[in-house]
Amino acid sequence: MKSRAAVAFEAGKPLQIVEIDVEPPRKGEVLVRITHTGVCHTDAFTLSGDDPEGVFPAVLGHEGAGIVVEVGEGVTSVAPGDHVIPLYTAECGECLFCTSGKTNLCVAVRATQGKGVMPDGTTRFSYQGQPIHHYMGCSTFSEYTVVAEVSLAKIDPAANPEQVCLLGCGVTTGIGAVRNTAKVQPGDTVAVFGLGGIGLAVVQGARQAGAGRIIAVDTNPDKFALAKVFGATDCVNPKDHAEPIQQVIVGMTGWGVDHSFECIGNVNVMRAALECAHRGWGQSIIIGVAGAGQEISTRPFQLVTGRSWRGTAFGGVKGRSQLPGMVQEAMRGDIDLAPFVTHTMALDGINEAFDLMHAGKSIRSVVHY
Ligand code: NAD
Ligand code: AHE
Ligand code: ZN
Repeated sequence: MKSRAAVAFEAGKPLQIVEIDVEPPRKGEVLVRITHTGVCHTDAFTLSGDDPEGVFPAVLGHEGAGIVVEVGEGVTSVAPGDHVIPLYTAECGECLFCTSGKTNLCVAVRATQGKGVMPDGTTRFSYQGQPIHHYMGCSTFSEYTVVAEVSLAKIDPAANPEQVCLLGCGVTTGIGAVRNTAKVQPGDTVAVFGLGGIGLAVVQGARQAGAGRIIAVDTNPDKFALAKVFGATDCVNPKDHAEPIQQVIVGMTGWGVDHSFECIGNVNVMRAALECAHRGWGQSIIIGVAGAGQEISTRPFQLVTGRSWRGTAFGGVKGRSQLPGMVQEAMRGDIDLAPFVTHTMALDGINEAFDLMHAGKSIRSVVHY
């Protein structure tokens, strides 16, 4: 079938809106009509060419919501008409990781996903006869996409897709990082570095968890108003201070924060986030994604004196079993999604979503088909 799609033909170039060919779903696969997709900084990261797993040409996008159109052989957990959110972190329920009870990092389709192909090693997308790669197992920048059954969360059809698509990545990642990775407790102090879709979701999650002080840090002060809406108690712009930001935060708190979250993808800020964690027990959670070749560093003494460094993917959330419940939370208003959607546009305007992100003017742009 034909599908309108925004294709990344080359790193560093704008997406091109073209009509691609989409093959039917094979065994264990599902054809989904995407109705809405958010644009996450990770899409821009991969488009920039910095992603070691970036392959071109590809259909990017991984923060979508849609409706099942057709299922391949053997698919039993979804049927045509079901409303779904594609998952870049699959949940097969059977692999070593799924059964460990320790992680959401299912490996069922991860190896082929990282190569931009379906689990059988081939692609369902082509343009003028040339193969186009998949992306993160989702490829939500195509109206019709094919994903593995294990990469689909079935959700309440009454949910608002323009908002719950953000549970496909940004909001789930931030809130999940607070709940599942850091396990923030009432009264804890928190510092959040970077107030985009991810960082603001961390702020909202920290508020929900009953954190006492929530210090929101960004070099763009335009982000502070929304951070306060979501529960930030203090907003700090590192540019307003002569000393390093970790010293500023230690100065504000006495011994540092119980939990810090890096939501930017900047290895220097990752160091600052670790070093503003409380002596003896503070932990720093890396959420941001850094480019190929970049490495983190700190004095080992920072860890010797009780700080710990951790990371999280998709907020530790198991998508098929836990995401439907988060959709319900959003429908009840317990997770507030509306303020994240600062811009909406049709597929033709998707490059503007990237421009707005780079200019620091959007939190999330949501593209509709
Ligand atoms: P975004 O571009 O919307 O937000 C980033 C924010 O960081 C902006 O507000 C920007 O002003 C701020 N910033 C930039 N440099 C800064 C600095 N030096 N100090 C303080 N603030 C600074 O991005 P996003 O969509 O929120 O994504 C954030 C990061 O999280 C990206 O690296 C993305 O790839 C990553 N991510 C990771 C996961 C995961 O599962 N681990 C999931 C989603 C996104
Ligand atoms: N492909 C990159 C890493 C990119 C990365 O870390 N992705 C995050 C999700 S970002 C969503 O916006 C993630 O979940 N990673 C775990 C995984 O299994 O992909 C690289 O460095 O190769
Ligand atoms: Zn993302």
